[in-house]
Amino acid sequence: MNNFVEELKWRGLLHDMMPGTEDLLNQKKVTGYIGFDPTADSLHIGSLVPILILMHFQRAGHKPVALVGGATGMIGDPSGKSKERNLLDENTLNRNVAAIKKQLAQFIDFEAQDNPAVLVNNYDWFKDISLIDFVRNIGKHISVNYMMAKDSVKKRLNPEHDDSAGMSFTEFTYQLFQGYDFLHLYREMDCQLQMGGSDQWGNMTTGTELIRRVEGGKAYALTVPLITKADGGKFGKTEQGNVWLSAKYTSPYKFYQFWINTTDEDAEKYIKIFTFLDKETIEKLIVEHKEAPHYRVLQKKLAEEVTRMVHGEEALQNAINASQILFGKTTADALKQLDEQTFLDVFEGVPQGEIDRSVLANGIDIATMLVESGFLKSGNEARRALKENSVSVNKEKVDAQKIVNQNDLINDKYILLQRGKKKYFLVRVV
Ligand code: 629
Repeated sequence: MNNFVEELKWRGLLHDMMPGTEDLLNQKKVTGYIGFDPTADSLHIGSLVPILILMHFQRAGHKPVALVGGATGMIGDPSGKSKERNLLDENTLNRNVAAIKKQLAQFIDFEAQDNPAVLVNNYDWFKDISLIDFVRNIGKHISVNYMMAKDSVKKRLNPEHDDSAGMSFTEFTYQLFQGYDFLHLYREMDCQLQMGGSDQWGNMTTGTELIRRVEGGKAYALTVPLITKADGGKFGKTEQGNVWLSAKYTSPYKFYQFWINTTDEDAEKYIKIFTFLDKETIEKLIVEHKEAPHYRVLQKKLAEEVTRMVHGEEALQNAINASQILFGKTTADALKQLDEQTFLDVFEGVPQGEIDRSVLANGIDIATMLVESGFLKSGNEARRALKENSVSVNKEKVDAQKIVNQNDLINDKYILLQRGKKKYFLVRVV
C-alpha cells in the first residue's frame, strides 16, 4: 500500500483534511466516497480532479465509492453558487445519471481483486424515506444554527449579497441530504471518508457531524483544491464554454488542444495533477522544458497523457495528426482521413464559402473556383496567385491546369483552399 496522502501532497492535490485522516489512511484499508450530481449528461474537466483522486485512492489500496446524486441532483447544491439553481426535470436527470455512471466507469476499476470500486445512486435510498421520518430522524440532530453557519448558506443570507432572492428552503436543506448520504454509507459499507473539492467541505462536515450524533461514530473529510489558472481565469473553460469529457461535446482534438494551449506555468502544475507520471519523470520533464520552452515538451506530454486517459490511444493519435495540419506538412490523404467533426474543429474560424455540387460533376478550373467560392476577389488575383505557385487544394500545391472535381471532396462536402502558408479558405459544397 503506498501513501495516498503523500501522493496527493507532492502533486499539489491536497487542500484540507480533518485531524486524524492521515493516520486512519495509514492504518488500514479505508472505504471513501466522492459524489457527483447529475447536472449535465457529461462530466467536464473540472470533475477530472475528483476522478483522479478516486483512482489514486484505489491505487493506494483503498476502496473507492463513486456516488451519483440521483436524489441530490433534484435539490441543487448551493455550495460555491451565488444564485439559486434551476431545477432539472426528471427525464433529464435520469438521462444524466445514466450518462455519468457510464463515464465514471471508464476511470475506476470495478473488477479489482481486493478493492473493487462501487458505484451507488443516492436516489436508491432516498426514494424510500418518508418526509416525516427524515425530519424526525435526521433533522432533529442538526440545528438550524449549525446549518446557517456554513459558507454556502451564510453567503446567500448576507443582505449585501447581490442576489436579493436569498435562498430557497430547498437548497437550504441540501447539506442534510449530503450529510445523510455519508451516514448511510457509513452504516452500510463502513465508509469513513468523504472526499471532494474544497467547495464541499461544509456538506462533508455536516455528514461527519451527523455520524457523530446519530451513531457516535468517527468519520473524516478530505478536500482537494479547486483548480485555478495562473492568470486568474477560470480553469476548464474556453471561449466556447466548458471542456467536457464526452467527445460529443468536446472533440478529442479540441480536448487535446485545450491542454496544448496551457501556459508554461500552468503546465508545470497541471502535469502533476492530471497525469499519473511519477515524480522523477515529471522533474526531468520540467528541467527539459526550462532548457527549451519553445518545444513545449510539458504541454505536449500533458496533452498526450490526459487525452489518452480520457479518449484512448486511437483518438489521441488522430488529435496529434490533426494538430499538425495547420502548422506542419500534411497530405490530402491525411486530411481526408479526419472525421467531419475534427475537420471542422481544425478549421474553425477559417473563412468559408459555398459552391454548388453540380459544378463539380464536370470539374471546374482552379482559377474559377478561387473566385466563385468567394476566396479571391478577381480572376486577375487568382491568375497571379497561381503564377506565384502559392495556391494549394487540400494542402497540395496546384497550378493553373488543375481541375477541381468530386475526387477532391473531403468528407464528401468540403474543399480546402489555401494561398501561401497561412491563408485558408473552406469551401462547402452544397
Ligand atoms: C451527494 C452529492 C453526496 C456527495 C456529493 C454530492 C455532490 C456535491 C456536488 N459536487 C459537485 C458536482 O456534482 O455538488 N454536492 O458538480 C462537484 N463534484 C466534484 C468535486 C467538486 C464539486 O462532483 O467535489 O468540488 C468539483 O471539483 O463541486 O453524498
